Amino acid sequence: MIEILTANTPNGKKITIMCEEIGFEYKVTKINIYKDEQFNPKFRAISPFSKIPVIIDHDNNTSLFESGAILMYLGEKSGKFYPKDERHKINQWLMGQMGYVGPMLGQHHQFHHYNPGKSEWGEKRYFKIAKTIYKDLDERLEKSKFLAGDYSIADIATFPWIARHEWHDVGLKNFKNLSRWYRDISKREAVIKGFDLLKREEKIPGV
Ligand SMILES: N[C@@H](CCC(=O)N[C@@H](CS)C(=O)NCC(=O)O)C(=O)O
Repeated sequence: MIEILTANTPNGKKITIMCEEIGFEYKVTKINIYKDEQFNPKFRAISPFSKIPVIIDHDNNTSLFESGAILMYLGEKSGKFYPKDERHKINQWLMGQMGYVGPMLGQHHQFHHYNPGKSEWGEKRYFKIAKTIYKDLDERLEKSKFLAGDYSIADIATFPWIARHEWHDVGLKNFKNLSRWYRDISKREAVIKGFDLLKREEKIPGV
């Protein structure tokens, strides 16, 4: 059984979506990051950067932090959405999400959505990067139905970030291929279930 220690944020949603997709038995333990529960020493023992999500695989008493590493682990363990012969291709898009798409859109949330008017420089910089990310993803999805060919953990990692498109103000509908990808994934039963598992309880300053 997989225990997911998480909160209702894009990085957290990746893992509830993945568990729904692969059909593993799982339970969710909520970490209230707005009440600093991520700094609790017991949690920090399995999450050294004090971040959600984390999983504990109770089948073998293993814990893992970092959403990309967790998706790879669950993909390997289930044999789903992370085929062995496509891993190098999937890893590129997964790492691109982890190192670029997520962190940059996260900064855009900070400047554009949560703190408008505080830094013109920050707002402009991350708005420009957000638009570039949409354009680059759209270009990729013109050539490929999903990011790395077939639906994979790279799409699962990227979807919850694009799901915040209203905050981004970039105009998702202007990106034909990205919109098609977004619509296709939104319709998946596992995505619908996993995405909203933890309903938003309050305005989140950190994502
Ligand atoms: N690279 C990490 C990022 C995780 C992350 O930033 N988690 C945020 C919520 S989405 C968090 O735990 N924030 C609490 C804090 O920064 O104190 C991952 O993908 O797992």
